[in-house]
Amino acid sequence: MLTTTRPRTKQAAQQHSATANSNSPASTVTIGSYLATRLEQIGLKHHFAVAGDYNLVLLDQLLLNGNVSQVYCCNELNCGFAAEGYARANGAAACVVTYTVGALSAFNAIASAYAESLPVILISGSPNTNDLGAGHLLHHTLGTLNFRYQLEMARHITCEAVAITHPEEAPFLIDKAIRAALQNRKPVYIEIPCNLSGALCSAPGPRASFLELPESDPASLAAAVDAASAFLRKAVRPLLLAGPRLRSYGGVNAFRELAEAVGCGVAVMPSAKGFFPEEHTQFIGLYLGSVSSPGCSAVVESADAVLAAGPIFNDYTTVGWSSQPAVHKTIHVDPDRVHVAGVTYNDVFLREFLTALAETAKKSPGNPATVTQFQRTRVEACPPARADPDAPLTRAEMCRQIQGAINGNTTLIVETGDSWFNGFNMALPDGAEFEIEMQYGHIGWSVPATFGYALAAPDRRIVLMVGDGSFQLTAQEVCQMVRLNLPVMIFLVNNRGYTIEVEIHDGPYNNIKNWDYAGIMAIFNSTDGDGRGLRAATGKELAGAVQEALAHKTGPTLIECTIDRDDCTKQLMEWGSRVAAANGRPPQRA
Ligand code: DPX
Ligand code: MG
Repeated sequence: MLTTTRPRTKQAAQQHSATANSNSPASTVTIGSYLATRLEQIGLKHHFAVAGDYNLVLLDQLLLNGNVSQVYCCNELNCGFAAEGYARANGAAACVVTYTVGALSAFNAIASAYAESLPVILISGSPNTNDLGAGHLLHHTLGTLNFRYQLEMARHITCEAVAITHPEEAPFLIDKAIRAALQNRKPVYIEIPCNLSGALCSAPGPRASFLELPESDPASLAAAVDAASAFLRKAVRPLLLAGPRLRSYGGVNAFRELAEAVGCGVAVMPSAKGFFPEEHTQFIGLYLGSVSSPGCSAVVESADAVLAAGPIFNDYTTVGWSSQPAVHKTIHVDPDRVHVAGVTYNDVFLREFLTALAETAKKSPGNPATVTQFQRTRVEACPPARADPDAPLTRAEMCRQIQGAINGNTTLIVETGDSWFNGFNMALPDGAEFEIEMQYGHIGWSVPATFGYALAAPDRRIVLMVGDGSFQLTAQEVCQMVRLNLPVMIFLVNNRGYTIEVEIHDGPYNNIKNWDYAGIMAIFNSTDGDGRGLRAATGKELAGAVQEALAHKTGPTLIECTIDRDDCTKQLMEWGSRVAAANGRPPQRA
């Protein structure tokens, strides 16, 4: 049975009827080709895949579309993360896996895309429709007659999960899922039986765009803007705080306009680093409670009105619940609602709200009190001193040299671990970007995500900082960077263990087996690759390796930086002890 949903926007309504009416019955394509066209129409130039017999015909069909290249990964977890990284640079992504053995691995990365608000389309091949209900046991399944579990599991980690069971319904279900992903900025799941990928369905109608976001309720939007602008106007020390959801929900430009209209200080949350230019005169730093960048937390915490745009206040970002702006001082802008000092305005979408508030703010004089306050109290950061080139490499010297490799065309990607804090301390020149997966925090995310990101942004200089422990989860995907000649720079921080966990709670489980990380590149190169693996145990060795990496354009360069196990940032030490205290709270009595 076909179901219909009411399109939530005018443009979607037009598209809905265009798709429904423009196909003549004679105009048919395969389901796989339909899907390929839609992926192309939403701006994908690549999709990621791992082959399996339930998806082989689908992969053949997708290959027929020469405008969307098929890119292979070593396993489905990496495939999902590669798509997650691609979506960061490209706005959306897709990955194709086989039933259960593949999809269940991909689910972890899809959950990451959910947590990080990234529209990743997970497509899974599935059993032949003739086997459903026929009492047949099938390979790659639980060995039961239940073939719905994967769809049901997918519902928990996506905003829309559809299973095609008949060719006629394929266009509707594919469009429904893709539209949901793009409008909600969340992953979706599409299941296609192995005998349907090549079956015929209606040809895709013309599609100007799936991309428009839903429209706010006009009365609610106006009320929210009135309340927020009155709140900001009466503030003595207003401040803006950029949050991680700002980019996913299209608010980065509107946020900057609002900031310039209000004229106040602007701080960024860790996962929003780069969403407001660090060289801007109103920029006051990265806010992370007691481990904020110098001079920032005093200004944020003494502000009497904080507009937090797309924030995520969790145990990590509040430093173990020790720092969260008080509700009565806060305008909290969620993707689909706004709270002004605790009063909620529903159906108000982030980008529209920030745009409308900026227009209103332009009519009043600005209030630079928090910029002035920051400038008065700021301590000019002195550039870190160059270490003795022959001394054992330290974290500080490693960061000083990585900073030198960052220009306005760089994307710095930082893995969970002390790389987070090293990354927070880096200065981003105008144009530089920063990627982090701090809500989900899956170690190993960064290697495949960097691979995906690099494919989507071939003209950028991609610099990855990843710890040894994280690298061990997903190291294989470096071979795909070798395969596709991607000149990614990987700084592999070998501190012989899970140092972030050491700072939270130490034990033997934080020690890991050492690897020859630089040596691994020779294995990935085999006979035809051009990756470089270099070792740096001193500042001089690192300087030489960085020069070689910058010049090397035909493959990745992995620089294994050996530092002491306890050589970590002071921010990690303080943050770790506060998170440990939050983790260790005893159960409350009723
Ligand atoms: C764990 C973390 O070596 O970085 O700088 O040494 O900490 P540092 P490494 O990459 O180690 C990472 C390690 C084990 N977290 O310190 S942050 C727990 C964890 C996680 N994700 C998954 N498993 C365990 N975050 C998938
Ligand atoms: Mg480590």
